Amino acid sequence: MIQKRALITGITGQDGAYLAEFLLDRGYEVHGIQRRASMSNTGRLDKLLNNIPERHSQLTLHYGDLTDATSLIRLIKDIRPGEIYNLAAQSHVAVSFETPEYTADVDAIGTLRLLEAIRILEMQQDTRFYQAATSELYGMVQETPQRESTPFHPRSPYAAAKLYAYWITVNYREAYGLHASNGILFNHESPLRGETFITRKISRAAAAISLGRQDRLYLGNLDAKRDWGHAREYVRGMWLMLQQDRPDDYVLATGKTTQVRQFVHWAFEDAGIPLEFAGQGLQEKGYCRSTGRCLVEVDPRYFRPAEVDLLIGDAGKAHQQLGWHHDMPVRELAREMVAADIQALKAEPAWKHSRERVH
Ligand code: NDP
Ligand code: GDR
Repeated sequence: MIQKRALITGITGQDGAYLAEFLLDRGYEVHGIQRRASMSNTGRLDKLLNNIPERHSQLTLHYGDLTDATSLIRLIKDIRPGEIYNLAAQSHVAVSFETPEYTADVDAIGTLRLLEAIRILEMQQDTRFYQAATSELYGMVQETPQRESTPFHPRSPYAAAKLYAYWITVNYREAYGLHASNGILFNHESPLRGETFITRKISRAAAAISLGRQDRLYLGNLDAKRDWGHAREYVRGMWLMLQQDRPDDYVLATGKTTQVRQFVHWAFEDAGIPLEFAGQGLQEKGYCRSTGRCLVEVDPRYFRPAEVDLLIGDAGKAHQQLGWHHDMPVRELAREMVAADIQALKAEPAWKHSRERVH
């Protein structure tokens, strides 16, 4: 049997780490593009690959960058992957308001650079392409639940860049016959989630406060609602899209939505420090304990210039055509994340827990 070969951009991120593990478990030779950083950025891969040396031999990391077309062409030419998963992105919505041009360069034009590399190398018939599209494309609520046919209305530079990436992927499918699919994924989280995204910011703070390592958690809009699933289950959906005879676009979501403030309550409950509302003006006063000590406060610094209020996805097409399903309820996800953060923080020296600004 010929060994399958995949290239993952963004392999050092949350999804990249889970996808690498998933593909290695299926016997793939996995290649990943890593950015140069002043400190190691492969921690998520170490965690997943440690103690299984056979996996290391099937995994190769290459330096490259989505802003550097020459590196992408060279790597695709040398590796000749049968599957390319484009997960690399400046993926933080709030940060995209501060770095809109860079976000567009990586998330929009970076996708074009990859597609063009495939075309220049005449590999349209030899490789399949997955694009990490996002529920942020829906932005302003037009219908719920959101599905493949729901109109897009991006609400951030990030979403606008991803909108270009979505359509250029569709275009290369239609124009050049490339097997290219968009996965319109709703939020998915895990203990490997970046520390500045809301679920992880909350789980890490709840853990740190319960261990006496942090005093307070500052958050922005507590009213936003998200459809949160587990990242491990979503990377299987990416792979399934590339195993189909025909390329297409699919929503992956749980079909349930949860308010940010609810996640806060669950996380602090799981950390053993349950919270109570501080009177009527919840947004203003935040959350306190019955002792009167307030642990969670709203800081307007974390409000976004434009917000996505409500996301709830309908993954009916993926269920029917891909056989994809999700199992982990969001309540259990919160529990897993808090438990993992408590364990990680206990193993970490107290001085390492910084109080720097986290989005
Ligand atoms: P992360 O932010 O955890 O990972 C992003 C990855 O992209 C990292 O490996 C990062 O490298 C890499 N990267 C960033 N900029 C560049 C660049 N210029 N060149 C090469 N690599 C770069 O994101 P997730 O794993 O959560 O998400 C994966 C993808 O899916 C992203 O495209 C995201 O926008 C999209 N998405 C995510 C959803 C979610 O809920 N997680 C939902 C829908 C879509 P480094 O480690 O060095 O920073
Ligand atoms: P999102 O995720 O913007 O949906 O994008 P994030 O976790 O950053 O925000 C979710 C919601 O929580 C509100 N919020 C805060 N968010 C952060 N990060 N920090 C805060 O302090 C805070 N307070 C309130 C936000 O306003 C928002 O409403 C994620 C990313 O992974 C994208 O790459 C991906 O495309 C989408 O999910 C689907």
